[in-house]
Amino acid sequence: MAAAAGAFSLREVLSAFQAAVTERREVLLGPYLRGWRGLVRFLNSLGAIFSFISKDAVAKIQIMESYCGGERQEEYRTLQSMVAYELASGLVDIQRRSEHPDSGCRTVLRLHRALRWLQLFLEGLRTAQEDSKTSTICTDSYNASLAAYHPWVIRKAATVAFCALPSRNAFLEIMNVGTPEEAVIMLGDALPHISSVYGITEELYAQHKLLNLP
Ligand code: 1PZ
Repeated sequence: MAAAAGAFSLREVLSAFQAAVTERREVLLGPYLRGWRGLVRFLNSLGAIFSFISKDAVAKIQIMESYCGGERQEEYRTLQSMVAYELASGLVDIQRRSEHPDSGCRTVLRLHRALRWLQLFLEGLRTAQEDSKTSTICTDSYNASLAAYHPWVIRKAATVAFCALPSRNAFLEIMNVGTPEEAVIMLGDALPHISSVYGITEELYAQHKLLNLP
């Protein structure tokens, strides 16, 4: 079990986000959700203290997977087709959650905001001094992104959990990419793809005024 958990590398997980962007700058939901599944697996390997975070992420991934495997799956091939379909069919609650509390649009928005945290966190990890604390990098990234959308209790619980993160070098090693130096190089290669997914999504959501969906 431990060997199986250790066998996967964050390199493959992050490359799913590369595979998610098409030549026409569409975001494919299949690879996008595969990337998220991998991130959750990695998060779970960090310990039970993070399970309240991974549970919420899994619930959201599952909602999206059921759309992607459901009756209207062709509408959920890309983020662009999903937004067009849900908006045209009146499937998105704009003011408050009521008729359609779990629209694809609002669910992806939560993952999208978390992707901003991931981008900041990995960039912080990549560029930090060797002796930096992962918990500090994580807290700073969180405060600069996701925290704005979370109530006090969640911010508190998250900040407490971050203290359980291992040192920067140990963290780079459990990513299973090789030495910390190799992990830093991999992050430099992978981050532009995450930024690209983030940027395309942000633009799409801004265009359709979806950035504040309840
Ligand atoms: C390596 C350390 C991991 C730190 C992860 C940083 C993110 C902390 C997020 C804590 C939130 C957990 C509880 C759930 C909150 C939900 O209320 C919100 C809003 O959803 P709604 O209530 O509107 O349905 N959910 C989110 O903001 C999505 C959070 C997903 C976090 C995924 C983290 C993936 C980590 C990968 C690690 C490499």
